[in-house]
Amino acid sequence: MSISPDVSSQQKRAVVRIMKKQWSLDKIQALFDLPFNDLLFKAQTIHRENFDPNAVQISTLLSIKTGACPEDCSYCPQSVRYDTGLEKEALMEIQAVVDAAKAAKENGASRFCMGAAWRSPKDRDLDKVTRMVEEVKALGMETCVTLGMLEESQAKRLKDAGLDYYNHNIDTSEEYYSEVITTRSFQDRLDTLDTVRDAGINVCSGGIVGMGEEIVDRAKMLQTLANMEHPPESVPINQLVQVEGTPLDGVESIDSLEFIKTIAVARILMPKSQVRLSAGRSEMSDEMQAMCFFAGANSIFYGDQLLTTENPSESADHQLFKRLGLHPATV
Ligand code: SAM
Ligand code: DTB
Ligand code: SF4
Repeated sequence: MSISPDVSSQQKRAVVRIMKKQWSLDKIQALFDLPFNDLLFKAQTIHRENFDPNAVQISTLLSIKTGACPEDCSYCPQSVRYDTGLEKEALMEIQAVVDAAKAAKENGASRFCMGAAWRSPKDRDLDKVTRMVEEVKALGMETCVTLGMLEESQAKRLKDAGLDYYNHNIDTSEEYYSEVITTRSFQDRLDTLDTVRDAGINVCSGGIVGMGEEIVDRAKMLQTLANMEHPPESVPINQLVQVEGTPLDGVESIDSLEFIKTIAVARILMPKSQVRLSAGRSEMSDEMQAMCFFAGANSIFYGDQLLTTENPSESADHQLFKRLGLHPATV
């Protein structure tokens, strides 16, 4: 069946959603209910059908504008509303960003992700960010930015600069979302993701687990991602990094096995997406990370800092890759 070209992209998306296989919540919950070994076997089988099981994509993060964000995301050390002791920093100079990207490339990263603590970028900011994208791309790296909500014209400018991926997380289920963030809605997030997709940029979208949500919230978050017309090419699963001063500091930590199960369900629901074992690795043992890779995670953030918090050292990751016989994925 073909869809008439004169319908709007929103209508088109609605039709495709109806035609596309949709994951029901019951089916997803049934995956979470499987015995652990059955779930991991299923996830690993699907993983092998779609990817080299021993290849892991390597991305390096850089915070290009730090802190003083007007939003109230309860997990985030960069919100101006919480006293986390973080020093704010203005938008970085282009050369300093390019130098950091070069170093990341020399250390083996294939993608460079630039993050800014903005609700949304100003057009003036984008003059600089598009130059960063062009210059990092010219180094032969994949580029990714995460800048908050985007307008159509801004997405187009980023696409024209050669941007490969835009990261914008839905963070959690629609229901739990308002417990975590009040300054922008779940629908705002989905609208930005549609804008990014319509501009022809690859979508990177996932969420955070361990924020006090229920298993059903994790199931619903993954359902929203998997049922998109095109599921995101990249799905970061972050374990909450608890930061003193943020409202979520002190929340009960997620059980390690439940985290691994979330990765496995993401792999099964989105067989062709890169599932990234994202924030939280500093708090994980090598054995837990190994289980996450077995469950289908095939991407990491590499480098001793995430945006503002700690990540495992490069040498720790070298040793981990060696012990597990993993190798960096080639672009
Ligand atoms: N300001 C932009 C935005 O929120 O879209 C981009 C940067 S923001 C820091 C990117 C993502 O980092 C958030 O959506 C959230 O999923 C993740 N993040 C932030 N703080 C975190 C934390 N403490 N633990 C885990 N993930 C976190
Ligand atoms: C994503 O999903 N995780 C990264 C990246 N996208 C931008 C950010 C993690 C941030 C963790 C807290 C910090 O370092 O500030
Ligand atoms: Fe701002 Fe992004 Fe942090 Fe939310 S997650 S407070 S939007 S930097």
